[in-house]
Amino acid sequence: NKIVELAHYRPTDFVLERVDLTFEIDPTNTKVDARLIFHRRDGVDAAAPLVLDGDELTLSGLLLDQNEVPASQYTATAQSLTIRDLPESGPFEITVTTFINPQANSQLMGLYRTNGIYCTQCEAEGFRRITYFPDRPDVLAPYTITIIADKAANPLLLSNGNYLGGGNYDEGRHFAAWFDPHPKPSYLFALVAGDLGVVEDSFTTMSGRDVALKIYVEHGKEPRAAFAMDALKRSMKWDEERFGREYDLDIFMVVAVSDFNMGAMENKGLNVFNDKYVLADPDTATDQDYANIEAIIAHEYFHNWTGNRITCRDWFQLSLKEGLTVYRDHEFSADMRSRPVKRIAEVRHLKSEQFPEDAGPLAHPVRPTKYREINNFYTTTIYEKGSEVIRMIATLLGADDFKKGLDLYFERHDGDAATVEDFVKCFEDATGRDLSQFSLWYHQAGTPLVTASGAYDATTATFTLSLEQMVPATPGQPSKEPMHIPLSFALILADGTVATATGVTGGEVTGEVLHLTERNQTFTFTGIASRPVLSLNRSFSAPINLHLDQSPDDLAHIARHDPDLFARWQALTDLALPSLIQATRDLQDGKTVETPSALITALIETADDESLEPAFRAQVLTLPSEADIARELGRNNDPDAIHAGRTSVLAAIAEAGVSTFQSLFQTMRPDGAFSPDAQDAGKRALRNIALSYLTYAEQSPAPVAEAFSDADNMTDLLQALTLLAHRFPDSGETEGALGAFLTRFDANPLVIDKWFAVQATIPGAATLDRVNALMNDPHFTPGNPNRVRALVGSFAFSNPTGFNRADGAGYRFLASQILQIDPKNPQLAARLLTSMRSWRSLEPQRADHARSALLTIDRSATLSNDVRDIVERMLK
Ligand code: HT7
Ligand code: ZN
Repeated sequence: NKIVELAHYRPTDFVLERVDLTFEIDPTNTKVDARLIFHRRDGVDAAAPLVLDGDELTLSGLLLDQNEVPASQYTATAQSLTIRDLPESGPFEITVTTFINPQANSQLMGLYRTNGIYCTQCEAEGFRRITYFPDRPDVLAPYTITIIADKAANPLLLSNGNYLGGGNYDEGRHFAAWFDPHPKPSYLFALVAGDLGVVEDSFTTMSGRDVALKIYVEHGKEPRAAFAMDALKRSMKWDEERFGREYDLDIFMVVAVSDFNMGAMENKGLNVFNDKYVLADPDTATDQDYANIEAIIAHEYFHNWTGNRITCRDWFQLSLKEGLTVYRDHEFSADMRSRPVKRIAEVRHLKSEQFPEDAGPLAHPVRPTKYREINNFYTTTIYEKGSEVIRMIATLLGADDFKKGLDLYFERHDGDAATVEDFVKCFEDATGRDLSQFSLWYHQAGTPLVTASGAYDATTATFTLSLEQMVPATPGQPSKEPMHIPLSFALILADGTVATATGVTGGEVTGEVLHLTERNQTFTFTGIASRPVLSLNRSFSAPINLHLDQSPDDLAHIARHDPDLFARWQALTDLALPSLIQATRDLQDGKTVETPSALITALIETADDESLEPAFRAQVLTLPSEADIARELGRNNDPDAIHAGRTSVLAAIAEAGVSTFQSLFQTMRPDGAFSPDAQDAGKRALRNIALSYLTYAEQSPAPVAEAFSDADNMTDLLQALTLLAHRFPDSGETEGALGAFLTRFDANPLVIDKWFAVQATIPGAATLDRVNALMNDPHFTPGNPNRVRALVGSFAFSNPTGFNRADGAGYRFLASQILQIDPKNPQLAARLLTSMRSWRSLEPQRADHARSALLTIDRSATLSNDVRDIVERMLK
């Protein structure tokens, strides 16, 4: 398979004017008639043929303006259809007939069948598995869709746009027709047919139009879609109020299916969702599930403007829609919940997922210039770093100018297939600011390292801040230019107030943001009456690694006084990380671990501080993860030592804070009936982290087993189950709880996924045997991506000691899974394989085992393009 390069982009030779598709639905032999009206683009050579994309297709019929095309005029392969001698000018109509087999489609791309429901997934290149087509995002057209199917089996026939009508057909069949007036690329096409229950509501837009809202789920599950519906209505309202974006069809539909490769898909007017991100009730969904549903419903809805109305010119521009839409869903969740707590969660996620990607063999720019398999570019760099880049534009320009730029983007590019350059230009044109250096964030991969040091001079009342930036080398990019890094900062005085400088030299400072633009830069602040403590990169204004040597006292000062709660959390994290690293090293050297009392005091003080919201206190008490410690160590990592070191620090905090944790566990409960709102979720989070510390202080499963029995919602139940399994894996209490959980939720696969994940993440070498045994459990259905992610994915991504067993058996297990999954679902296999992206930072023995496992995969002659691409980049 060849490499696709941005530099080779050129528009199509033929312009697509209209698409008419007719589907005759059949489980194994669905007929697709595609009537496509084209004209030759001005200036294109009259001899140029029309080349359409295909994937595993067989051509069954081809008409040109309703006449059969002679075999000499076209060439059809499984991958393409080339038609020659087409009219030089004026429109012509091509009718292509294909037959496809939805039942056999285990890749879950194109049209497939899941639990009796027919559905499509076309992004990025799935449409070409349905019919021959110019399957690229810059080919936009209005679509008319007719679906014909057996009425009893498929009472529901859905597609994009507005419903035109329907009726009965021959032999017990019926039909429905849909028209989408908004020109769209093929990746936004969707079709759903089957028998589903529905939850209905409506929304009146800001200009007074009524929109019918429908969420389709399996029969009997309708009550579990109520929260998703509520989230949808809040998203629609928020997008009008915050960004002035109104919905544009008469109907908006969401369909939940159980076999799905990712979270959800933003098809125009007909979003298709992994049912995990739709279904929720207190008995089966955790607070995290509720938050995910809210965020993903919002994300897909927001794509209607950022992705659908304005789409991408080519797949190199993927972050144009994904980064911007993540930014929008982050802002939505921040407005719905607690802004600082949301920001902490985002930064935790960014550091644990995107930073390792950017530091490893899969690193790539937010706007890449080449790819071998586009499915492998739906990465955390495209999504999360892409969102951070947009957040930086907002920080750099300020709220008003950011809004002007975004308004211009919506106005100027509505209906376009645009580029990242078009997007940035809107901010330049709206504000007059030159963003050329800033644009390096799109083009240079790697997390910049900023080294900072501050010095106070009492005699001149000045504070000097010296900064140095370095962007590490990444694959294909050995050297980098200095970036424009917006750093939010504060100088916090001894009394806790923020100093106001009388002047600044050395570079641009706008409000609370200083602009680092040189490799080395020194800012001098004058009129600072006493020694301040520097709080830098507040709110994580730039996605960088910051090295700033600060004393524990200074960090504790920020943790106590910074008005920015995020900065307080960051300071406490910076206080904790060196202790966790030291603990790892001490244990490796056979020494006993001494946890500094400054850290213990700061954490317990925060836990006790009732002026702080419970969710924030819970975040502070959640120490950096084992993966965070490994990242900070950087190389020669021994996951067992990291785990043991972290455990001893947790135990020291637990012993010192036992009374605090007991009292939080006993008193920190929401009042009244269950609510998934952020306040109540925060209380549950604080109570549950307190319970987790108690397992280190008390060393007995009994209190946790009691919490398991007492739990009246899934958050508390799952936390108790996790603590039992992870802290007391061999106890009778754990066995009893796992058994009770399975019996109670036997019929609910999404909850059984939690049961798989809890067990797959039990720390230690023994877990691999358990995972192997669970693969034979009747609840484990290997064709379902959620099941595979819950068991195999949780083990590989979230069990550092189990997966990275010193004997390499974890890697060999994963390699064998990849080789089994790949022929059926390459996208899923490739994604699982990225769990090994940091293999080079392991200690030599483990790294050798990891390399061998990767080579085993690499040696397979039949790898998909997806897995081939990942394994080769990982071994390079
Ligand atoms: N735009 C979508 C990304 C996507 C996807 C979703 C489901 C299955 C396959 C997929 N390929 C790409 C989802 C989103 O980011 O909103
Ligand atoms: Zn998206």
